[in-house]
Amino acid sequence: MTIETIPTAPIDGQVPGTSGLRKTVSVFSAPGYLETYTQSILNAISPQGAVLVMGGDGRYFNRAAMASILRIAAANGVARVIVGQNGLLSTPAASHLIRKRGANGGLILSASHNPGGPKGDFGLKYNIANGGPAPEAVTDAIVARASQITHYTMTTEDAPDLSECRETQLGDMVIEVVDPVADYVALMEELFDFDSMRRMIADGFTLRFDAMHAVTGPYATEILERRLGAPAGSVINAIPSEDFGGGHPDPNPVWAKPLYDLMLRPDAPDFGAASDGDGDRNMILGRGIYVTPSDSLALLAANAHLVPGYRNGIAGVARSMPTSAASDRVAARLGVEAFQTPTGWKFFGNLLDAGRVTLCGEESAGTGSNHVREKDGLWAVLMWLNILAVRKCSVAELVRDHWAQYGRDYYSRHDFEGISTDAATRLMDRLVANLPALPGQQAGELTVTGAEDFCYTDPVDGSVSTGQGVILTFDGEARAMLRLSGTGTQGATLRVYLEQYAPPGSAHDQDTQTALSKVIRATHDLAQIEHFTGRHAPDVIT
Ligand code: VG1
Ligand code: CO
Repeated sequence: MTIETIPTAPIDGQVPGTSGLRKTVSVFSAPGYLETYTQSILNAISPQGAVLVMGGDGRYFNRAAMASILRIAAANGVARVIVGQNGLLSTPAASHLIRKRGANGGLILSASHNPGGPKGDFGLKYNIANGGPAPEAVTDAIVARASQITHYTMTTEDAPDLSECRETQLGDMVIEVVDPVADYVALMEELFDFDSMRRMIADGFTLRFDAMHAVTGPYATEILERRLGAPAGSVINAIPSEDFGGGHPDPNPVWAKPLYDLMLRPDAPDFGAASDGDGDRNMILGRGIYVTPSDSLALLAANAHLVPGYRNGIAGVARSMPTSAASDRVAARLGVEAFQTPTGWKFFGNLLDAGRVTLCGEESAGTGSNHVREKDGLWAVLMWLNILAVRKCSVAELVRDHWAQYGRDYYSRHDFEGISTDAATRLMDRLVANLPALPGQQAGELTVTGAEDFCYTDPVDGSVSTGQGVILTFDGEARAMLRLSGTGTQGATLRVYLEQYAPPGSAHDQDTQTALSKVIRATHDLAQIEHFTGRHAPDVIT
């Protein structure tokens, strides 16, 4: 094996965000960019003799990037790389493979829900041996190495083709190409009662799953159509494409509008769902009803014991700070712990490893459990189907029954996209500076009862993460959260999260934006959103 050493230098902006390093394809594919970052990751771990998993969501630049990463890995003494066939692995499947094979870590090539194609985005994320996204201690080490980098090394030999499941060598390194679907499906069969779901479908239960031209197509087709017997065509947009069919693979009412519109029709299927680019997000719908991700987490927590994999109950529930309090109410009734973490799945890893929680969720359509260390879109779909098969009711009945018992947390996220980084920073800085003065202040028709710059101390390892967003609480059990996105590649995105609790016995069938109108007005007043962003209304409402 011949190794070449290529000089390089630290590159501005090579700092991972909420979920790995995400940049436009044009930035990531510039000469030396991917190579410099890959070498920085390897410099932060011990690559010699390591076993790594690698896979991606099939987006543009995955292929070329994998070929370079393999050459760098071989030159750095990595012993074995386990890769999904054709480079494909959904993020949860990659997490499972790392755990199952006892790998030292994994490289996931995805920009998740961001658009793909030559003009779209690309991303690279390092996961650790527990299968989860690198925690801040590791991402900080990668940043430190990236800021001192002087060179990277690569084999001169080309990487092999990844289209056949087989073992090959690149220098001394073994490259093992595996079926991306098989191990994941086997894990799902351990957790869920496939027989009862199959019976429900055979008895006429109908479903539609939109894979959004992204990585979950092959997984969903195998599980929902082949194993559970849903008719062919129940999974749509099932072939992964490099540009996701020109779409935006983000499963929410805005970007998965065709499915959303279908499900609100009277002749809709019984159940609808969608997943994102890399298969870790989920959107759940029933005929005539959209289930907010925050409600979905709460419902899954309340019903998990009906599913074989969770029949002994759950240890606790964790949610990200901007996720609604609905799951806290379930945890309280179950008498288990509830945690509020910063945004991003990496903050759930320690709680899951320590057995403090079984279920985790984020308002951004991420739900998961201790079966892997990533959120998992198809897992959430199967949780719903298994629960429906046991409860023998519709999605709408299940949700309404939950609200009747626990009350409803009206919830919505307003995104102000593509605003200048400078304006976004000024808005947040001013708000944070004003926080001590806010409690007791009147904002529109509401009174501020609390104002906090969210800081998280990990209950397991004691690590502290500051500046994780602002939480405003109001009288009448309303809450607003504000933070800047850490996954975008253009300017800044201000996320405003809004929540209003309606206790059992109160009106649970209002329009969400109407139910939130007071907290929306109060938040606009306090944060001076229009003044700083120049926008009166958000670009995206989920
Ligand atoms: C967004 C979501 C966050 C999620 C992250 C990664 O981050 O808000 O909840 O964990 O994306 O999800 P941000 O910083 O843009 O708000 V994924 O499916 O893009 O890996
Ligand atoms: Co994703």
